[in-house]
Amino acid sequence: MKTDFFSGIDKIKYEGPDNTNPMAFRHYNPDEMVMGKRMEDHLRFAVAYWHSFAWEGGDPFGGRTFDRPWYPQDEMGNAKLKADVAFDMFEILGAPYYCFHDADVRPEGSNFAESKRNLEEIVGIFEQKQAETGMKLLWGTANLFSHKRFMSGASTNPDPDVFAYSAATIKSCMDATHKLGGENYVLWGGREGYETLLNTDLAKEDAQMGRMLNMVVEYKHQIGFKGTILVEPKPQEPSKHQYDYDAATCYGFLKRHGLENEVKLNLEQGHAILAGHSFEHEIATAASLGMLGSIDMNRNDYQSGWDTDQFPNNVPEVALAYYHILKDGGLKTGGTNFDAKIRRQSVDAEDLLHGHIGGMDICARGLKAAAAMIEDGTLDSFVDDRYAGWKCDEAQKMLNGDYGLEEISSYVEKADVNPEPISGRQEYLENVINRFV
Ligand code: XLS
Ligand code: NI
Ligand code: NI
Repeated sequence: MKTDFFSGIDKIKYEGPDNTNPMAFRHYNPDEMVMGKRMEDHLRFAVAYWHSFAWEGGDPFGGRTFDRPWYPQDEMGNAKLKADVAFDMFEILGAPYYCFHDADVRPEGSNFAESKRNLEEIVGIFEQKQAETGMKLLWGTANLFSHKRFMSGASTNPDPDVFAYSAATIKSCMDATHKLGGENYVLWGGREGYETLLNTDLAKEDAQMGRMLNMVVEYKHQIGFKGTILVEPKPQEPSKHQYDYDAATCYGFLKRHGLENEVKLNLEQGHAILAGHSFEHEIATAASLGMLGSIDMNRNDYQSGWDTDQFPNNVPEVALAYYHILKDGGLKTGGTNFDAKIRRQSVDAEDLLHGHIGGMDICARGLKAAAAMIEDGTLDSFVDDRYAGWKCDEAQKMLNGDYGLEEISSYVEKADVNPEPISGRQEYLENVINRFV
């Protein structure tokens, strides 16, 4: 431990489900085997630098509520102190990953070159800290949304200078991620969207965004970055209409620009809710398209209509998310990033730990429940049986092109096809789920 920010708090340990120690795990037991793999290797937890260390507790009605020794965040000395505290927390939690934007970790310079130098200096420090602690980088990303230069978009900006500035910023963040051995690189389309069509050319903006992502993929291969490029869907906020609306929309965009084999998706619980979906819908959609990359774990308020980024606290929801992840073969280069922040009234250092400890425990419970659902097999075999009719000869001919509408029509008449409704058994299946959560 290098700072006294979390003074008196040791590394969080697993103490079993019956313990009442708030600074211990009750379910997250890194070495426990789940479906033949260590729990830590399934979940691949990451701490999000921005929410825990860069966000100051403000909301649209009031400024910062937190007092942290690394404020103000506009100078290098404080950025280094912030890094010390961040790595202290990663170690206390046994993370084992973290994620960051450039703007979370370094002060903004007076121009691009100075911002880049600041980032490079911090990356050097991160490199050393990773070697000392064994912590790893799940992904890096560029903040192309906070500064006012990005107010009308980054790659989708009507001003080519902003496109250029964004490209240069992405390059610096990809370099940083590569240097730190990051396992993925994320692009969330912060302000890639629009407020009003009165000032917006949709076709131009789509072409610009496609070009940027193609350059990212080209550069990845140029520098030999082995990680996965991930796009993160979100339907609205900050702009009214975000182009990367949801998993299906992103897939259409990637196909249109020839990128569907180069890029995967980073799916976030709160963004799924904002899009009017469930988290498992987004995960299952991505998995069915071969696009599942990584997850941003949090929970969204179901009434608010904006992105509340709370820590997860609902085992059945999390269990269904991991159920679809496990069925897809688990997280590969991806992980479970807590894109979650404590509430602005939670002003103490220990609140940061309560948020993460609880989130890690909820995910562990969800993972175990999901594994039990798979091992039990009831759900899987129900779905298999439900589609079993497709195995027959006539059904296969309809699918593989042997039959067109004409052949099908005469088959229906000849065989007097007359389907009767078959129960979907939803209530029964929900009862099955409740055996595990
Ligand atoms: C914002 C996004 C952001 C990305 C990284 O809503 O979730 O935090 O994960 O830029
Ligand atoms: Ni988000
Ligand atoms: Ni996110």
